[in-house]
Order: sequence, then structure tokens, then C-alpha cells
Amino acid sequence: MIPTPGIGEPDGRMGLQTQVTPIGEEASAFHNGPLLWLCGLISAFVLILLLVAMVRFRRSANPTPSRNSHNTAIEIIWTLLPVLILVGIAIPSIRLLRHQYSPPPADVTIKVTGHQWYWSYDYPDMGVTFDSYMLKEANDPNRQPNQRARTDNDGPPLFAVDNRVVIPAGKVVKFLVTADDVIHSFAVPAFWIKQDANPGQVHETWVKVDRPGVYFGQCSQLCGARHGFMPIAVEVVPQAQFNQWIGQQGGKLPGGAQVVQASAPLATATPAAAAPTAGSAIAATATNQPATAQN
Ligand SMILES: [Cu+2]
Repeated sequence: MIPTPGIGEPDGRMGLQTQVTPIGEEASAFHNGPLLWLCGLISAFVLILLLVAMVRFRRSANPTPSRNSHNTAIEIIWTLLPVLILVGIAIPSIRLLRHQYSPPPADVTIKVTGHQWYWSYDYPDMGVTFDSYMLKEANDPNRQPNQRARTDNDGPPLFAVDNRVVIPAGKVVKFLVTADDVIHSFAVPAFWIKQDANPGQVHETWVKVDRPGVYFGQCSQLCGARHGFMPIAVEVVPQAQFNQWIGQQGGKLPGGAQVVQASAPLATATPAAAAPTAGSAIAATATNQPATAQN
């Protein structure tokens, strides 16, 4: 699949990327609407107060200063008003957090592991596992002869990868995020996700993306010399195409079902899939490139 310019990638404009998940839409509407207005109004109000104080109460215009030290009414107002503003911000913020941290049941579960300096992805219910490396430019002197160079169909420089993580459109996808060496961070701005990947810990985040497309992110935790060269590329495809892709990777859908249920097959499918996974994963990685290019 070819990325759409301006969707799921930085394009130089100001503000947040166009959001494609329910959480992202809710959060960006909150940020671009009430929060920005509130910030602007408060800043303007404080600036006006400062200017009034500087002009009206300067020493030459106001030679005998007021000796007042208390004004109960104004003290109540300047305590109560900020409290009300903060409560007004807190209510939608906490509602948003609740939505973010109480995900619906997952249709697909993907384990994401950060390494110095690449990502690897496991679909434990489907027996698919592969690594994902940044594609180097054609003229990069460090590019090995057997490494494919980036083309514009892969995505922007520093974002395109050899093996994208593929997820079905309109389905709840749970990412279990961890790392095997240092702290990384799995972040895709268009999904409103940024989850630290800590060695020895598993954190969880989730997305539901209705719009098929390619969405890019980057490791967002300073993790070492090549931290800037471990991008994330997520390809969202219709369910049928996802099923086909799983087949191409040598994996299989749990129970052969059309809609994948994450909870049931975990216990049964994993031991059975564990052995063939190692072999098929290598085959899958080897054959993945043409498959991705076709899409
Ligand atoms: Cu990293």
C-alpha cells in the first residue's frame, strides 16, 4: 500500500496530525478546541493586566501608591476562578484517560519489542513474527548490497521500513509493548499512542483504525546512537487482506475464523504455533518484501 501524503506522516504543517482512532479524535478535538482557546484567553488576560499595571500605576502617573493589602471579594474570585477552570479541564481529561485505559476486547493482539535499533513484532495467536528495519536511501554508503533501498512508495525518508506491521481496519488491536535492551517508546502520532517499551515489563496500548492506509511513527525515547533510525510503519488493511497477509507470513488465523478473537486462542494456539513459528518466521521474513511491495 502506498502512503497518502499528509496522512499518518509529518508534512510540515502546524498542530497535530490528522487523528484516525477514536481516542485520537476525542483527544485532538479537546486539545484543538477548549484547551487552545482557554490557553489563549488566559494568556491575553494576563498580558492585559500587566499592561494596565505598567501604564496606569507607573510611578509618574501614580505618585502616592495605595496602602490596601486586602480585598476579600477579589481574593475569593482569584482563588475560585482558577479552581473552576482546572476542574473544567480535569473532567474531560479524566474521561479521556478512562476511555484510553479501558479498551474494548481485542480482536488482534500484537507484541511489540524494541531493540537497539529496530522493532520486532509478534502475532502470538497467529504464529507470525518478524523484524522491522528502516529502509536506507539508495545513496547511503552504509547500505549493504543486499539491502533494498527506500522508494517513495515505501514512505518518507527515515520513516519507511522493510517490513510494516499490518493490522485489520475497524478492529480493536492491542499492542503489548516491551523492550529487550534499553527503554524505547512505541509511538504513532496519528493513532495518539506513545507507550514506553521497558525491558522486563509489558505495557499495553490499543488502537482501532477504520481508515486503511499507512501510518508512521518513531521510537520516542532516547535509546542510543541509532535512536533516530528505528521508525514504525503500521499498514491498516481490510480484514480479508489482513487474513491473506497472515497466510503469506506463514501464520494462520486462530480456528480459521474470519474474525479473530484474541482471548480464546491464546492458551491453545501458542504452544502449537511456537515450534513452527521459528521456521516459518524466517521464511516469512524472507518472502515479506515482495508481499509488502504488492500491497
Ligand atoms: Cu528506541
